[in-house]
Amino acid sequence: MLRLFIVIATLLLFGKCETQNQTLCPDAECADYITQQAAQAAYDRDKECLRELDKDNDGIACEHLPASGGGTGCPTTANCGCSNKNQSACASACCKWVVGTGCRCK
Ligand SMILES: [Ca+2]
Repeated sequence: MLRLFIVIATLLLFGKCETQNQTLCPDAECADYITQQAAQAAYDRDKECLRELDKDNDGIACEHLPASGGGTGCPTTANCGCSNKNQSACASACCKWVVGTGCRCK
């Protein structure tokens, strides 16, 4: 009888933990945020739960979202996220191809 109680208690305990983990990690995606900064702030608070906001794992959440305060919406990294892109990949709202230099911020 004691064994049965232990088995049931263990199942209830693990079942409860699983439910709590699902509750603690919200199902968030970039579309849930208006600006890159809002997404970044949320991501910085809980990178483990919100890893969906940084699919390329560069530490910048939702690069494509606009910046707050009427900014360009481009990543705030040194080269606007344009580094190491070839000419065809460079054409975007944030980057421009400069002959002899490569992909740079607009
Ligand atoms: Ca990223």
